[in-house]
Amino acid sequence: MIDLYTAPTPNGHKASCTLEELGLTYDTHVVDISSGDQHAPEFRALNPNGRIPVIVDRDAADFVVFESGAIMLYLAEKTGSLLPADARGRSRVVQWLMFQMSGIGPMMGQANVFYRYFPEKIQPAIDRYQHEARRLFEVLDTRLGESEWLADDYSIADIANWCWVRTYKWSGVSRDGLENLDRWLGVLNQRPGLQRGVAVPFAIESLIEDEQAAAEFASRARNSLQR
Ligand SMILES: N[C@@H](CCC(=O)N[C@@H](CS)C(=O)NCC(=O)O)C(=O)O
Repeated sequence: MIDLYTAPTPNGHKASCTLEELGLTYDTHVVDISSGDQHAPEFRALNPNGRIPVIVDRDAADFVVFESGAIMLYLAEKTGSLLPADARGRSRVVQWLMFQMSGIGPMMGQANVFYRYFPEKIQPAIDRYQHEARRLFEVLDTRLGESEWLADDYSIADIANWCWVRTYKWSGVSRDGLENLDRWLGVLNQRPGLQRGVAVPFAIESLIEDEQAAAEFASRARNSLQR
């Protein structure tokens, strides 16, 4: 059994989607990041960085893993799935996983901060992060024009990037004209394990369509930025 500490965000979904795709059983613990639960001493004991997601592997002497990419690698290695064993195949997955960890995630995350959460609208900052995220989408689109998946086969690299790219509207990043990215998003959107994973710890799909829900969510996120 695995304990998952999470919230309904792309980084949280990377962990829950991986657990679902691997068919692992887990208990979910909601961390209310808008109320500051991530700063509680009990949670900091698990992740000194005070961020979700975190897992505790009860079947491996309560081994704790924080950082969503590290969680994905740990789970893939634990099960021998979604990550090839050969060095080159593994490296290709890790390259696209790191592309998400260091590029897509931080750029879309900062686009969210400046486009959605900051009370002041600082247009150059909004433009900078939205344009950089769009540039990274174009890199994905080019790769997906050469290959069905980001690495050789479906892997944790696809899951990691998908968990972020699917939220493009929230970040205000266009995916117009990126046909290969559209094809890949459409295929991943249909995977039952991913659909279950993004409903953990609860579904928030209505945010984009519901202006009031979006404003309330942004207001809670703004509070957490001030802590
Ligand atoms: N690099 C970390 C980032 C984790 C992260 O930023 N988590 C956010 C939610 S997506 C969080 O816990 N935010 C709480 C806060 O900012 O205080 C990872 O990939 O796990």
